Amino acid sequence: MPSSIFQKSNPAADITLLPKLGMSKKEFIADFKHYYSHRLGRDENCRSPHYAYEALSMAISDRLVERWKNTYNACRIQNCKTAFYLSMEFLMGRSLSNAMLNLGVNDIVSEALYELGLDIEELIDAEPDAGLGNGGLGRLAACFIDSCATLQLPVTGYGLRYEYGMFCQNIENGEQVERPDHWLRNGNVWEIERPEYTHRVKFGGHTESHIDELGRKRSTWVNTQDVLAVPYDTPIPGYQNGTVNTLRLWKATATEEFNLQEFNAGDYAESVAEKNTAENITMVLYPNDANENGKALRLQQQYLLASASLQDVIANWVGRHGNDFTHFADKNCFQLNDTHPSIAVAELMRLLVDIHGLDWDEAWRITRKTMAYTNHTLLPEALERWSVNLMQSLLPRLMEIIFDINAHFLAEVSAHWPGDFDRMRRMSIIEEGHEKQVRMAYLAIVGSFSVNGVAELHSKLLQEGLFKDFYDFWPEKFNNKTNGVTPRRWLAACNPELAELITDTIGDGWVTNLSELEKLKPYADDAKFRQKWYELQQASKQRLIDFNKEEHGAELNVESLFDVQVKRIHEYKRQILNVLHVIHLYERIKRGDTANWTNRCVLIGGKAAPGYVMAKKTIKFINNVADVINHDPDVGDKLKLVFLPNYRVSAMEKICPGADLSEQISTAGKEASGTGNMKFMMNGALTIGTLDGANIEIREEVGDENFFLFGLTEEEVEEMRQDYNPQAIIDEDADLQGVMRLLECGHFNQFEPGIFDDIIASIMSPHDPWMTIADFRSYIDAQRSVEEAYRDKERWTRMSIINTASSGKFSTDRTISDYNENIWKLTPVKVDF
Ligand code: T68
Repeated sequence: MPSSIFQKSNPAADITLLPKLGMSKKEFIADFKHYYSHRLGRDENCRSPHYAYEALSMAISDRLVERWKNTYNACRIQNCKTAFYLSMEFLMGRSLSNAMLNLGVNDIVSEALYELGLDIEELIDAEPDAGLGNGGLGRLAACFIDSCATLQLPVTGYGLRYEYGMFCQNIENGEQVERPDHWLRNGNVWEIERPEYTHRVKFGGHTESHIDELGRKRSTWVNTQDVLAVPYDTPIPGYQNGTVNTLRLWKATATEEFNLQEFNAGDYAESVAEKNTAENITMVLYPNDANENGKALRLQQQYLLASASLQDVIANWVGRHGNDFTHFADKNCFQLNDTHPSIAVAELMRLLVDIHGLDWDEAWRITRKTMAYTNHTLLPEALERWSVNLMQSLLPRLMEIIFDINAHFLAEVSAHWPGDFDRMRRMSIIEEGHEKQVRMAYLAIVGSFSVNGVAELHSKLLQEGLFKDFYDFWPEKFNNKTNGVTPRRWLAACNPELAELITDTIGDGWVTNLSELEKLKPYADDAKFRQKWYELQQASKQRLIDFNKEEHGAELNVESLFDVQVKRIHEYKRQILNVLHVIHLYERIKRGDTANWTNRCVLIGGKAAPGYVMAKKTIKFINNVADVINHDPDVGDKLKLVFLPNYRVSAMEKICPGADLSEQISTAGKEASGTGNMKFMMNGALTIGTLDGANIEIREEVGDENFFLFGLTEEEVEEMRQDYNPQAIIDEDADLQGVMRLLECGHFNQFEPGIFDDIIASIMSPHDPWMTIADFRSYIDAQRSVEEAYRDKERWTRMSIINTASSGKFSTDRTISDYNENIWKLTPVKVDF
């Protein structure tokens, strides 16, 4: 059997040697016209920008495909070690402008489109966001694979191809209303389906044990209901370096024989319904960003991802090395993005032991040398636990393996701490109780050689608190990898005017070596440079005003401080504290306390998990307060409050260049890292923030004098918790009394009595975990310093420049280099281009 349908003996059949695709304007125009009129069948009468967007994207993606094959071949020839980033979420946003930037064709394409009479911005905006993530964790995965490609590291992303991504948020009567996000409705020109790499994933059934020919006890998993995982690949271009890596997303489909059985039984409709059951697995992204879920469908999603991805890697290995796994761990590494894919630990054991016949010990050695786990949260409510019963019925063989892993592990613990039964109970992967649970974080730690947090404070708290027992046992496993963001999307592409000024001033090395931004520091003292910087910031603010007006109609004045908080709505992130400050400002205006006033527009945006009642109330609260303030003639331009609906990646690309002030105000110890804080800083916004997550490192980089710090430290929070008394704090603070009076008298809900009682009760409670009242005073004082600084335009602009200039550490190129040096140990692969 030939390995290819093309006969090697016939030279004419060699279709892999496509000529290099040209990059000239003429070639682009020809390709664009070809796709637009022949492939898509549109002409100049078409009114929708969608088809022009598609034609342009096809022309661009053509130029990626050859580089993609070259990258793949270069890695294969060099037989290099590869890392696989396993993530339930890849929050990619749009692809077109990123691909153009990374191919280096921005200018040519702009000119070509101009000649064709098309508006490039309109085409870029016609692309739907690939919103396959909730927030920071999913966006981090997207920034990571961008940096891996730019650093030419052989890294493949594995995830799920949800038919429906993160829901679209409408605001009706001030409340969040969710609409499904059918992002694939008009197809997706960036992906390629690869049914030839389909894998079969088992569910249900039961296990049977037997003794193999070597006398070893073996399990087989039988009577299963199988689902097929079909891969869709998206090219991930590096920055102008010829490398194109792969993001492989799995779609669940029904097996054919499954349908056939039903069909033969004469039940056609049933068989089609079964197909739907299979396809449901990848139908929708779960919209909870910080809560365990417990739903069977979510576990099916996690297992589909883990199993299909591992089978894919192993099939590739076996294709080259047969059943010899001796060097598997030297050539492969799996990074688990939180515990969501951590069933991979047990699945790798199953594949190695049950399918490939390895001994348990050998398989365990391999597993523990290939798996690495990243934790993204300390919040107890977000820690995943799966009921043993559910796992037994859905994944019976995996449950057996987890019990075996746990037994081996507890034997290790007991050898180290003989007789310490309390420790064994604490560390067990299985939590005892009225319903037994599998602690997925413990499975991930036990099965990995590396465990990391995402900012220094967070990693320290993991070691001292949440995972202390494990740290005592295996201190060498634990490490920190402070998050970052990709400077291509989050500066070069989203703020091209500022990027151009930077490049004109210090050269373009910063795009791939962000620490070069340091060179901007001396220019902070250059009045001419400051003036240019200021003008560009004002222009970005004006664009944000226009975007906001287009999307939801509010009028904002560019001559005010743009104060922005965009992120998921969550109590620990304390959007409510922000609103308390706004109410305080409003109350000052009403009192006439407006000497030395600084006009301010407060913009808040973010989605609430659909089942998170307090978060949804917070949205209503923001909108009601906004409604009162924005319509009060005494207030005018002095103060505006705007809720930005449907916050998403493409919105942030317009928002972060236009912010003056970045609100990073979580309760200390609760935000693992934050990454929005880095995007704002990179674009020249100043931060008002607590000593939490990566804020601490941002402040270290930028200097205390260029950061507005407030609030209790993590230790102080924990100490104050013992006898926290919000009422006593209110009694001492006239400003806080003013705010509470307005809230309690229902000033912002005059026709909706009582709707904010829960919010008032939660901040007034001595058990408020987020300690909002405790930080009010220092937050208000820090905001006063913000105003003072903002009134001095030269000082503010200097601080803004210093912020951008100090943001070098927060490039994912740095983060990924750290992952690679300490965990993955991959060699970069050069690609001809
Ligand atoms: C975020 N976590 C952290 N989780 O909150 C943030 N969770 O501090 C950090 O910067 C970021 O991760 C990147 O490290 C999340 O975004 C989720 O989205 C999530 C999704 C499903 C289930 C649980």
